[in-house]
Amino acid sequence: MVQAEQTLQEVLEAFDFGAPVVGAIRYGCGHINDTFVVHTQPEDRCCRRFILQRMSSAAFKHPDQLMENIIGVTEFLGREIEKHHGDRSREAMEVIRPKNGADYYTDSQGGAWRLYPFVEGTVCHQAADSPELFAASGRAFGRFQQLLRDYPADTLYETIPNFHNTEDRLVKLKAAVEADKLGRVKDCQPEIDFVLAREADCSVALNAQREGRLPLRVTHNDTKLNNVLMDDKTGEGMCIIDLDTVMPGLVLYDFGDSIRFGANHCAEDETDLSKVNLDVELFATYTAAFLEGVDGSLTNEEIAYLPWGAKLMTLECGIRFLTDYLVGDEYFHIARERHNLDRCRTQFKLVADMETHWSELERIVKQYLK
Ligand code: ADP
Ligand code: GN1
Ligand code: MG
Repeated sequence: MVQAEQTLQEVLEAFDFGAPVVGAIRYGCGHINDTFVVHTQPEDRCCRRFILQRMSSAAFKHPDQLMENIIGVTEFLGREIEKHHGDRSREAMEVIRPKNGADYYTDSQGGAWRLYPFVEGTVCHQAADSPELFAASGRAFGRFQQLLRDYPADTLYETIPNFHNTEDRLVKLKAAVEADKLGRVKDCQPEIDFVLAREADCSVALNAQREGRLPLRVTHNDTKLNNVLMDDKTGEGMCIIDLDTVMPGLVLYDFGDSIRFGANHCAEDETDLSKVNLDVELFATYTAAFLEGVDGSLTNEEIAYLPWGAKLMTLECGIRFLTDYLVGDEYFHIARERHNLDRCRTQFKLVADMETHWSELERIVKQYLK
């Protein structure tokens, strides 16, 4: 795939921004899509901004289905937010179609691009700098889940098949180890052994789902702290973004992925592993806030499995980073050599820490059983 910048001008001309475009630059810290902020200058008011994204072709094979999902979900959320007397333009994303009226624009190189208004007056955080911030994100992701409870799940395409199928992620890792196409296995035998020692864990949530103990819901599936925009005045969660993976899933995926990313005091790619530790207090804070957001809708089984959500999402993400390192960094954007291996190591350090604190995590969630 060519650099997104190569077709940027063509893409800017494909959309009607309502005013002259004065600049478009790369934006944000996402690992998947190519994101740009576009500045326009209307005559009668200050600069208006937009988010322009080229969807990752490595991650998303069917941009048409992906955009159908996103348009369906954003419109549904907008209506729900209006019903609750919220401000739809700030609390829900909105897709702006290209001039040709399609759901997205396909450039001359085959790249698929979409446009959103920039949600102003918000901040996107890369780390949970305070418990209040982390709690606000938990309430927002819980509420998101709650707002989508009546969404017709059978109309959603599976944008990435087996996205949180940890068993399948393990199969893919084993295949990458077997192929060892870049000779990188020698760099990461301890990490491979770490996963193999936890092979049975990969089936825990899936078994509970297969046995009918955990229900499928419409979930976000990528609940990192930087996928919620926070109101810059109140500090509350304002708008959930990055809706690429909204699909039927288990609630513990949404809970767990937030814990994986936010219940610690390090970056996902920290290389000093002594700094990488689970903060049990933050786990407790997020649990309370997320359960407040979902507003009593979880079953006791779902609540009891929340620690497994945290452990599995972290183990699975580490498996994904490790697999991507072994196959040559095809999926996650990297900024340095061994970046995906560094990311994998932080995840496994967190998994080990969760195991150490397991009984505390179970005690925390047990308080909420009905
Ligand atoms: P990725 O899938 O690559 O993570 P995201 O959709 O999360 O892409 O976008 C990347 C970043 O762009 C976000 O973390 C956020 O900082 C910013 N962003 C995305 N959409 C908006 C928006 N509508 N308004 C303001 N900022 C946004
Ligand atoms: C990706 O898109 P982004 O950067 O918010 C990835 C998540 C991973 C995360 C790890 C579609 O999230 O699944 O957990 O990186 N998203 C996709 O940081 O694969
Ligand atoms: Mg993102």
